[in-house]
Amino acid sequence: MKPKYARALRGRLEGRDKTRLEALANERLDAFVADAVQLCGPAVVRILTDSEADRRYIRRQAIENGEEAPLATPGHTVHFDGYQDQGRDKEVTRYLLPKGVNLGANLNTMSRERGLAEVRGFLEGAMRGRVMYVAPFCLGPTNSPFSLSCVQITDSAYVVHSEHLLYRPGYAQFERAGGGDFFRFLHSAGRLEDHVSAEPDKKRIYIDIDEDMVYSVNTQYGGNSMGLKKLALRLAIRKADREGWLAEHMFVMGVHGPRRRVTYFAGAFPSACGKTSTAMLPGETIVGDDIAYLRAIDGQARCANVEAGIFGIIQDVKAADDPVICKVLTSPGEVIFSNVLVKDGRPYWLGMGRELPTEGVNFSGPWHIGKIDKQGSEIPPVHKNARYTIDLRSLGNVDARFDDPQGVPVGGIIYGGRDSDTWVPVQESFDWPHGILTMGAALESETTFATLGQAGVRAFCLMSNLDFLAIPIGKYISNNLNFAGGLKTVPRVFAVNYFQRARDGKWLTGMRDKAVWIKWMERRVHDDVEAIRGPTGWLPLLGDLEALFRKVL
Ligand code: OXD
Ligand code: MN
Repeated sequence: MKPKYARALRGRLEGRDKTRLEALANERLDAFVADAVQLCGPAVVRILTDSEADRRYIRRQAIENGEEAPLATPGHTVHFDGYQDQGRDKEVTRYLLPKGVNLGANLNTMSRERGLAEVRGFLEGAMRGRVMYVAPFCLGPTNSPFSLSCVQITDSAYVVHSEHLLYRPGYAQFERAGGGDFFRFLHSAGRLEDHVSAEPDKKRIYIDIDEDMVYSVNTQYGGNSMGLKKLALRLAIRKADREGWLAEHMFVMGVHGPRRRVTYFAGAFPSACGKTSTAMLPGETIVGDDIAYLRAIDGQARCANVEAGIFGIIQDVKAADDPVICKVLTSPGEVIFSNVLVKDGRPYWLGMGRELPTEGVNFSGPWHIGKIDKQGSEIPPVHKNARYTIDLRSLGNVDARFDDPQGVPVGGIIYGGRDSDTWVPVQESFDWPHGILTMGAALESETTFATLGQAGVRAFCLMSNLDFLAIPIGKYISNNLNFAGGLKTVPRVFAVNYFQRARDGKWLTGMRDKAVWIKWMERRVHDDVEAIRGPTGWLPLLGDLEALFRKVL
C-alpha cells in the first residue's frame, strides 16, 4: 500500500482488516477506502471477505446496532426506514455532469463540481464513532463474461446484510482478477434518531459518472442506499453503452413448453407492475426478477441475472397467489422484512389475506390504529412499498441455470406497463425494430408507490428503464436496435398489459391470466401457433387461447 494511503488509514484499519486490504494489492481500492475514511471519519474499518463468518458477523451487527430486530421465526428480522424514506427518491437522485457533457432534458442532472461539494459536505464526519464496512461484491454470476466487480462502503450493516442476500460475493474475484474497473458506492445513513435517518431534507444520491462512483447519504431505503441495486444499474448502462451490450430493468424466467422444452424470456415492466409475479408463475422457473445484462455471445442473445436474491414488494403476497414466496416468508431461514407491521414477533402487511392487528410496531415506533403524525395525518399500519429480502436459492422454483456463467439464451423479450385503456393483454411485434420502438421505447405506464410522489399518473417509461437511464435516450434506443445486428437468431419481442379496465373501472383480465399469455408467447417463439396480423402486432387466435386456458388454468 502506498504510504499516503497507509497514513490515512492508520489507527482505523489495523490487524486482520489491514492484511485483508493489503492482500488485494489494488491501488484504486486503497485510494477509495482512504478517501472514505478521511471524509467520513469512522472509528474503525472492517474489510469483509466472502466467508460465512463475515456474513454472520454482519447479521449480528445489524441486530446489535438496532438496524434490524429479530422476529419470532428463526432467521427472520425486521428493518424500518424513516417516514419519508420508503421509496426511491427520484427528486434527489442526480447525475453529476462534468463540463461539456449533456445527457438530455429527461435525466435529473447537476454540475459535478457543485454536486460533489454538496454531497461530500453531508458525508463529512458522518461515520464518527461508527464502523465503516467495506464489502466487495460481484454483479452477475462470478467467473463469467457478465461479472462486474463492485465495492460497497457503508456504515449500515443492514445495507451489507441485504446485499449479502441479493448479490454474489466479490472478495475472491478481487483476489483473482484485481477487480478490473470496478464500481464504487459510498453510503452513510447519516444522523439517526430511533435508528432511522433523521435528516431527510439532506438526503442525496449523486452519481459521479466520470468516476463510476455513487454517493448516498441520509437515507436507508434499500433502493436509495444499496449501491448494487438501481445505482449500479445506472453505471452499468453507461458501461454497456461503451462496450456494446445491454443493461436492463428485466426479470428473466424459464418457460416450460411441450416435450420438456425450456424457453427463456427477459421482461421489462416498471417497478410494481408484475415482474416478480410473472417470473414466479406456477410451473415456470425463475432466473431473476429485476435486473438483467444481455450480451451477444457467439451470435446468440444471452442474458444473466445481475442479482442473486429478491428485494420484493410484499403487498398482496398471499398463499393463494404466491405459495412459493409465502413458504419462504413463513419458514425458518434468512428473511429481512422492511416497513411491515409487527405484532408479537410476527410481520403483517397489506393484502396478506388476513386482518391486520390494530396495534403493534411499525416505522413510526409503537403504533395503534388512529395514531397521528406531527403533521396531523393518520399513520397507516404498513407502507405500500414494504418489502421482503431473500436469497433466490431459498425459493423452490429457482431455474437450474440461474447461476450459469454463460447466462441463458433469450427466446423472447417482453415489455409491459400499467395501462388501463390502450395496449391489448398480449401481442407480438412484427419484427425487432417494431418491438423495440413501439413496445419498448413507446412504453407508457402509471406511476406507482415504488417511487416517492403521486401514484397513478400515466407517464412515458421507456423500456421501464427511464428512471435509471444514464445516457441520452436516443443513444439508448439505438443501442437496443443495434443489439440484433450481432445475432444469428433474433429474440421475438412481445408486449403485455395486465392492467386493462372496463369503463366501470373493473379489471378486464384476471390475476392468473398471465400464465396463459406466457405459454402463448413460448409457443410463438417456436412457431407452434399461428397469429392474426393486427394493427399494432400479431394477436393470438381465439382457439389457441381457449386451448391454453383449459390446459394452464
Ligand atoms: C425495485 C424498484 O426495487 O425498481 O426493484 O424500485
Ligand atoms: Mn426494479
